[in-house]
Amino acid sequence: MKMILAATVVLAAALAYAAETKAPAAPAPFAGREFKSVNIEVKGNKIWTPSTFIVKKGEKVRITLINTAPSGVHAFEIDGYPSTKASVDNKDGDNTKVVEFTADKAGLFRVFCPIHAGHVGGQLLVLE
Ligand SMILES: [Cu+2]
Repeated sequence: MKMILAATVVLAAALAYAAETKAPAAPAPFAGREFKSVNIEVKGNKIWTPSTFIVKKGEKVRITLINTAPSGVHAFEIDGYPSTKASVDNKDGDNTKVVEFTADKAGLFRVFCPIHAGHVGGQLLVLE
């Protein structure tokens, strides 16, 4: 009986150790160009910064959008790349969105907030 009890204790300890030492899964590396753009507000002006993105045609692009503007929800979009459209809240723990696209068209494209015409915009430059 003591042997079974001892074996059970050893097994439980081994399982607890294995659970504790299991490293969290690392996020998959992104094979493309990554940006982080923060929405700030200066004297009433809302600005995604950086607001200019330069990439090469064919690249996969990931932009992490973080909204810190006290005025609330803002949005993001790049002309010609509709998958970039995102609405981003400013609440603690819920102020981040990630948009991804493949820069398959060369040229200069407007970056803007589709819900506020006065939101300072930017540009996406896709190089050939
Ligand atoms: Cu806005």
